[in-house]
Amino acid sequence: MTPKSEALLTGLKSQDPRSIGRAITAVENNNEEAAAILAELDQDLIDNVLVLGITGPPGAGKSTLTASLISTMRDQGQRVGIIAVDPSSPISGGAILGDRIRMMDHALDEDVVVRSMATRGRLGGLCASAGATVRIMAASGCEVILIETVGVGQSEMDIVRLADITLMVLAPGFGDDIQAMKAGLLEVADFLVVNKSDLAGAEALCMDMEQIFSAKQEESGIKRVIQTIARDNKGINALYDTVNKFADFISSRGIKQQRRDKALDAETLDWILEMLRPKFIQAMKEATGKADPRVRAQELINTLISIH
Ligand SMILES: Nc1nc2c(ncn2[C@@H]2O[C@H](COP(=O)(O)OP(=O)(O)OP(=O)(O)O)[C@@H](O)[C@H]2O)c(=O)[nH]1
Ligand SMILES: [Mg+2]
Repeated sequence: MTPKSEALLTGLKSQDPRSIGRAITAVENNNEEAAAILAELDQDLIDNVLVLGITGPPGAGKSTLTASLISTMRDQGQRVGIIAVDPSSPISGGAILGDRIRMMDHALDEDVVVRSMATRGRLGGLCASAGATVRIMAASGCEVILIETVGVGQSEMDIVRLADITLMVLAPGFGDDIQAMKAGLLEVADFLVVNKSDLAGAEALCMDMEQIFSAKQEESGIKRVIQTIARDNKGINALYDTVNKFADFISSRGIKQQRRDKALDAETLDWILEMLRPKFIQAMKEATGKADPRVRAQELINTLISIH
């Protein structure tokens, strides 16, 4: 362990915002410091953190809901981490800017740790770096971590799988988006949040969703379709209470552990690919054969890795 990584580790454990930010950047750059820091994080804190995935179509109110949930969590004295996964390019930055403005309410609060990540313009490793960011935030004392993604692309969905509990946010007037997602809703979401319940069509959407979620609801005895008006902070406390009840339910049944185990496998695989990529890029430069790509890939694997 270098003196620099030692200092970062001490800093993040004492909740110093700059050290936390630098540690996450080290992970994103996957340098030596990152490995040293990640090996020394407090596993109990990581085991006990609650990771909530918040997803749904663009404009459903995810960021408004997230900001409102943070207020409730802060009222309860919880330290909160937020990972905002931004599908737009880092250059245009539109969505990030929007999210940042909404986070301004919490900008001066040192017990709210915010990090944005772009999905575009990178060659994978998103699951690995989001997972490592969760760990760093947890090790810095965050008790709850919210991951906000726009639920459209596969990479966003993969990140949601890092969550212990996933909330899908929908709103009236998203008919086409909802039809497109319907098949995957049950698989992905633990909770269906019908936001913008001040708008016409909310009741009908709720009834529709309750039908889809009725079996899940019966299984745990916990309501799975919840109405909110995030813009006015309405329904947020009830949502918070219900999610916490569900968190106890999945912990006591061993479901949280099962989900963590799966996430760990996905992250490990992501790290493996991340670590191998530069080695294979180098090998390709050296072996410029004209073979079919499938054949060439096998040859390179045989050369670089001995699997018997
Ligand atoms: N009527 C009404 N509008 C809301 C409510 N919640 C959020 N909005 C508005 O809906 C718009 C989109 O909200 P966001 O929170 O940015 O939605 P988002 O899902 O984070 O959007 P993206 O990050 O772009 O995918 C904003 O203009 C909000 O003010 C609500 O409960 N009722
Ligand atoms: Mg948003």
